[in-house]
Parts: sequence; structure tokens; C-alpha cells
Amino acid sequence: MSMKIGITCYPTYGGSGVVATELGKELAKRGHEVHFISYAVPMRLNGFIKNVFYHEVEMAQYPLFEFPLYTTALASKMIDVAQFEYLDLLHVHYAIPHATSAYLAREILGRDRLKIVTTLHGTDITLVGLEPSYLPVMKFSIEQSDGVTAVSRFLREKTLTNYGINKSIEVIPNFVDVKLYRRGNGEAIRKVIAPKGERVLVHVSNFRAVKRVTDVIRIFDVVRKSVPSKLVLVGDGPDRSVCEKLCHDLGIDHEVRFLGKQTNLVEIHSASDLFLMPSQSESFGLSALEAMACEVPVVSSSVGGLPELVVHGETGYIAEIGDIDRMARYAIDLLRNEEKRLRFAEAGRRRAVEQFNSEKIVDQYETYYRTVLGK
Ligand code: GMT
Repeated sequence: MSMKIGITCYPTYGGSGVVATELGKELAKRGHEVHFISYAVPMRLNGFIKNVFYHEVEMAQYPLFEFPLYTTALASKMIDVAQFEYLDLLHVHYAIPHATSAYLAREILGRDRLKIVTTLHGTDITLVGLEPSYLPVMKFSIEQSDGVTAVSRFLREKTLTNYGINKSIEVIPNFVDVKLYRRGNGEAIRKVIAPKGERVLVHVSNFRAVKRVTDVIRIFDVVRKSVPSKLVLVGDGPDRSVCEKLCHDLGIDHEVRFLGKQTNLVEIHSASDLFLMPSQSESFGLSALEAMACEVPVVSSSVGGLPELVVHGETGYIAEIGDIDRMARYAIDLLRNEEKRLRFAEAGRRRAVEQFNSEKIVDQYETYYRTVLGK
């Protein structure tokens, strides 16, 4: 039987919004009615899609409100949509403040009227949620959700220990559409970026400090001295200008391309030989999974959920946070040994297809919803 599902997420560039939007689109394809509730249209939600609706949170202004009351406005919109569209379930992605708004909405509507599923994504648990100004409300809101999922075993353990939460948490990992994310012909891009046949290293992120994009540049600076190569940086965010300055200071501006935000990652991955993800914290690493699906081996740090994704010595390599030399050695090893690099690339694709394909993971969400709804 089809369900009516509300989805709330951050609409901007970021893994949690991508997971939420792709999940909503997949559920709609399966015949469920999906209502996105957010302050802007989610990044990957474009054009008319059957069974998909979007509701914008309205924020009334008032001179007394020095700080916008988003949590309250979101809860009111959730109530409105749940009542008008007869939602069965509200699935909120990224706990702060979405799980709190959902709790409020459900209490106001009545516990039997609406169920809440909260998906924990990363810094909502490992960073921001731990701030004393948020922690008690976060813990309460997570505990009050009817169902809670985390994107890796690592994140589940962190939530249970950091917050002392006494609740079962289902691990449902990130996923990728392996029919869409598959290696294509990257020659046109390669001709522009690496005209002399150089190797191409790539990194995709939102350029926040936690992504350690300066490490990406320093790793590349070591690699390029041994293997003729170019670096492609995709995305934008607070650290972009620091990174541009670092490239300038190292005298490698001409070897590095800052592409900014891009919508077609498949064509960029198809022109790439290696993906770098030296993050300080990473609960899953969705952009690394998307690279693997496109047959790009990954060299990453060993933090968080990354070891659950990257199989060391098989689909890529992992090293301690900040160990630039080791990550550079791994990268050089793969870039110098094409037979090995291709073997890793194939193994990465296989892992994406077998373990993290959208069909399999969306099935898990659907089953979980039915359990929460008791259907
Ligand atoms: O926690 C964040 O940094 C925000 C979040 C996002 O919206 O980008 O990213 C997290 O969620 C992704 C999707 O589940 C995961 O793939 C990322 O690993 C995770 N980021 C971190 O843990 C830093």
C-alpha cells in the first residue's frame, strides 16, 4: 500500500539534502506521495515529478524577532501539510532543528495522527549537536522520534555513547543510483584539464573546515612531483579562498582547477583517476561513494564511517587524519600502477552496485517506515 510521506531536509548543497531528495524521488517512483517541506527547493529537486510536492516554510517577520524563529515556523508548516495532505509519516533529515520541529508538530496533532522518523547524518551528532546550547533538546528530540536511523554503524555508536540515548537506531547507509552514476566518456573534459595526458585527481565537497580541503591540495602537491597530474576541486564554501591562496603560495595555480558547484558530477568523475577525501570527520562519505560508482578509487582518511565504505587495499586506501605523506604515497602507488588502479576502480564499482545501490537501500527505508507505522 502506498504511503503519504513528508520529508524535511536542508535544501542547500550537502549530503543530507542529497540523500533526502534522492530518497523522496525514488519513493515517488514507487507510487508513494512525497511532500518536501523546507525553506527553499532542495538542490536536486528540479522539474515536474509525478507524486512529488514542495511546500515552503513561511517566515513571518516582526521587529522583536532578532533571530528568525525557523523551528517554530517549520513545525507550523509540518502541521499544516500533515493535516491538509493526510501525511502518514514525517521523515526528517539532519536532527537540528528538524527533529524538534517534528516533535512539536506531532504533539500538537496527536501521537496517533503522525509518526516521525529522524535520520542522523553527521555533524548534527558529532559536532553541532554536542554544543551545550543544543544538546538537551537534541537528545530529547531524537528519543521522542518514533524511528531513528543513522547512515553508518559509526554514527549509531557515537549517538548512543555521546548522548547516552537509550533507543534502538537502525543503520541505513547512503546510496547511489548506479544506473546514473556509471563511468562514461570523460575524454572531452580530460582534453581541457589534462591536455598532455596527465593523471586527474578530484575532490568534491562543501569546502568546510571539516573536509580539510587544504590537505587535498598538499597531497596533490606531493603527488605532482612524482606523477604528472592535475587537481580538480568541485564545490564551494567557507574554505575556498584559503585554498585558492594556498595554491597561489605553492605556485600550483595552473595545476589546480576550482570548478565551483557542479550539477553533473558523472562527467567529471568519468574524467578522473583518483578521488581524495582527507576529512576530519565523515559519518559516511556520500561523494566518495558517487566516485566509486563511477570507477574512481578513493584515498581517504580513516575517520568515522569511511572504513565502512572504503575497503583498504581493495577499493582504495585509508590513512590517519592529516597524514598527508601517507595519503600521497597511496595516491602515487595507484597512479603509477594502472593495472592495480583499474582493479581498485572495478572493485569500487562492484561495491557500490552490490552494497549501496538505491534499489536496495530505498527498500530498507520502505520496510523501516512500515515497521514504524505498524503496517
Ligand atoms: O554533517 C554534515 O556535514 C552535513 C551532512 C550534509 O548535509 O552534507 O553530511 C553528512 O551527511 C552525509 C549524508 O548522509 C554523509 O555522507 C556525510 O559523510 C556527512 N558529513 C559528515 O559527517 C561531515
